[in-house]
Parts: sequence; C-alpha cells; structure tokens
Amino acid sequence: MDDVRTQVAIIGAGPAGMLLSHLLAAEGVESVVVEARTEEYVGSRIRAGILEQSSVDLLRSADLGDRLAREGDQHRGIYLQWPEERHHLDFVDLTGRSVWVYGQTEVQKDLVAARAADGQEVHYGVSDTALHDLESDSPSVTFVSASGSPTRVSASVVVGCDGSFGPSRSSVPDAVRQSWEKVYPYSWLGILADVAPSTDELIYAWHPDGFAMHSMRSATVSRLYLQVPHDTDIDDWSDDRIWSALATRLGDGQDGWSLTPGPVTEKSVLPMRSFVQTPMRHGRLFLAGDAAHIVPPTGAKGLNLAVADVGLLAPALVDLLRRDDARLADAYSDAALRRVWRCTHFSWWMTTMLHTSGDDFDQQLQLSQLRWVATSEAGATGLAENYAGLPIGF
Ligand code: RFL
Ligand code: PHB
Repeated sequence: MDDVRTQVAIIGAGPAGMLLSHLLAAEGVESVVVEARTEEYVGSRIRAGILEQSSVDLLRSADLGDRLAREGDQHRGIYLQWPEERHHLDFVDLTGRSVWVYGQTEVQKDLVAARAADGQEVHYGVSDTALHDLESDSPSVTFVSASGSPTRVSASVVVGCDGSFGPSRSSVPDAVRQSWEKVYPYSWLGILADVAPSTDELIYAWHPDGFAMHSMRSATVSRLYLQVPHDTDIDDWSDDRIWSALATRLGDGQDGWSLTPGPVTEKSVLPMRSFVQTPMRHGRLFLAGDAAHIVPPTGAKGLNLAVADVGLLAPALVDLLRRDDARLADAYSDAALRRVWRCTHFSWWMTTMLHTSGDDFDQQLQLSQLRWVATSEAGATGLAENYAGLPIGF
C-alpha cells in the first residue's frame, strides 16, 4: 500500500474539490485530491453556464478572475416569456446584482491551471475510493491509483466533493443522516450549437408544448434546452425536430424575433431532481457541492451552491487545522444548509412555474404567477434576488 500524508483529503476534482484545494493552499493548508475520472473527462463535461454575483466575487478574490473578466459576459437579467409576451427582468435595477455567462468548463480550466501552477497533487483515474475512521482525528481515504497501486491518503479531515454518485454521502451512518428527494416527471434535452445566440440575455419560456430555454456560452456558441418526457430517447430527436420545437416554444416570428439554427455539436437528456442530505458534516467528514445536494438546473444554482459551500468550508478548515479553533467547522453544516434550502426552494419554484405538467388548473396558476413575477416589482425582485444570488454567508 502506498502511503500519502496530508492535512485535507479531498474526494472529487470537480469545481467544489478543486476550488477548496485552491482556497486552502492560499492559507497554507495542504490537500490531496482524488478523482475517479480522467482530467480530460472532468474538463470537458458540458454543465453549468451561469455564475451569480457572489460566485464571481469569490473567484476574483481567489485570483481566479482574470479570464472570467476578459471572456465572461456580464448579463443584467433574463427574459421571462409565455406565448405572445416576453418581459425583461433587470436584476441590476431590481437588486444591484448581476450574473455572468461563463461555462463550468472554463471555471474548471482556470482551477486546473491554478492548481497545476501551485504543484497540487491530483490523483486522476482512481478506482475503489473508500473512506475510513471518519469519527476519529485521523481519517483516511483509500483507492487504487490509475497505475494499479493500492494507496492510502491519511489526513486530519476528509471532504466529500464527489458529486451526486460518489461514496462520501453514504459514508455518513444511516442513523445520523436524513435525506429529502423529489424527482420531476420530465427531463431536459440540451444542445450545444455552433451558432451566434439569437438573444442578448437568457430566455426562459413557458409554452403549452413544454418549457424551452435559450442560453449561450459565447458570441459564437449557443446552449438551448427543451422540456421532454422523462423516458425520452435522444435518437427520437433529430436536429431538425429539436430546432423546430425550439422555434415554436421560443416564439420564432413573434414581434420580429427569430431563432437562428446552426450545427449541433452536443446533445443529451438530463433527468431533473431535487435532493438534500443532512448533516453536511459528520465527525471529520465534510460534504460540499452536489455530494450533499442536487437542484434541477432551472434556477442555475448547482455550481453556485458548490462555490458557496466551499466559500464557507475553506475558512472553517483553516481555523480548525491552523488555529485549533473548531467554531466555524461546527457551524458549517447549519450555515451551508440555510442557503441550500433557499436555493432548493428557488430551483423547485422556477421549475414548477415553467414546466407544463399536463394539468389545466396548474397551467392557469403558472400563467398567473408568471404575469405577476414579470409585471409586479415585488414579484420581479423576489426572482431577481434569488437568481442573482444571496451574499455568501446568507
Ligand atoms: P461534480 O462537478 O459532479 O464533481 C464531482 C467529482 O467527483 C468525482 N467522483 C469521484 N472521485 C473519486 N472517487 C469516486 N468514487 C468518485 N465519484 C465521483 C466525479 O467524477 C466528479 O469529477 O460536483 P461539484 O464539484 O459539487 O460541482 C457541482 C456542479 O458540477 C453542478 O452542481 C452543476 O453543474 C449543476 N448545473 C448548473 N449549476 C449552476 O450553478 N448553473 C447552471 O447554469 C447549471 N446548469 C448544471 C447545469 C448541471 C447540468 N447537468 C448535466 C447535471 C446544466 C446541466 C445540464
Ligand atoms: C446553461 O447555460 O447551461 C444554463 C443556464 C441557465 C440555467 C440552466 C443552464 O438555468
């Protein structure tokens, strides 16, 4: 067995794990990161596209904001629409806060580059990750390295940043953990296309055929989504069928607006669910990001919640390990969960307001709610405050 010793063993090299490693290193705390996939695979997963103000503030304060400032696209708000009506919600006017279009792939690249420049040890391509002795002061993580060597990382703290399918969350004993889950009866079919966006800011569209969204990654790359039934086979959706459904649902031809189609470079179907596990700390194990909670993507909160968790956890671990002060570590789970539940509610609310359920009564309530949100300053401010993000530490 190869033995490695560090202060913090981090499972998962996604945004939560890599950002945590970066923030800890800046305060003189060492970590080792263990990742099941290859570096290329983690770096190329097409996922989140929107960063809220507090995530951008944190990335900037951690010296990760240079490329974001040059290549990120600051948006004042979003469009909310239903047939025949499109309304712009200006988050800056409503709350003084804005959002940025900057893909998770780009955040991941910046994190990988920063950690590599610092000489960070990341074990990619590991298998059989297991957590041990979490209730003691010397927990450890074992795995088989990419080259086949059984390895043990002994640490003072283990952090599970291993997303929705990793082993960390189930290492909390059954008697201690509690979880909540809601599975939605629809999925998103997402495409990435090599075509300039047909809109300057994101469009969230309610339509009797189902929800549609127009997002983007850059001046030349568009990202679009369609609500589809839960068990959709991607092979049933040709590119033409996708563009035609998007045109209908997004209102092509209304008020002189049109949707420009283009070559599709990626397409996939994503199931939608909400999940929360508590507590986010057990003994010397801490959970952060998707390892502890999952939201449907409608509110653009998943990546931002992962960043917010790590923004709370890093100073807590620095105090614990460098100053022997456990106050922030003891407060971490409750503090993180306040924001988690707020974002869980917001993501559920956006999802259920915008996705058709086939129920005529629901449909009338959705339209009434959309009209109120789009036309009342109080309604619009509620959406804006949640979407543009509450301050870190909320
Ligand atoms: P990740 O990114 O899933 O990383 C977890 C890492 O852990 C590794 N792992 C293991 N490593 C070692 N041993 C094991 N046994 C392991 N098991 C797993 C995994 O390989 C992986 O690399 O979790 P993290 O870091 O918590 O980050 C969370 C975000 O990735 C996620 O919340 C967002 O992508 C969600 N999301 C969005 N969030 C937003 O804030 N704004 C958005 O606009 C947004 N859009 C989206 C999204 C997610 C999407 N999908 C595909 C789920 C759009 C989509 C389509
Ligand atoms: C995206 O660009 O992928 C995206 C944007 C906003 C969302 C979800 C996904 O709410």
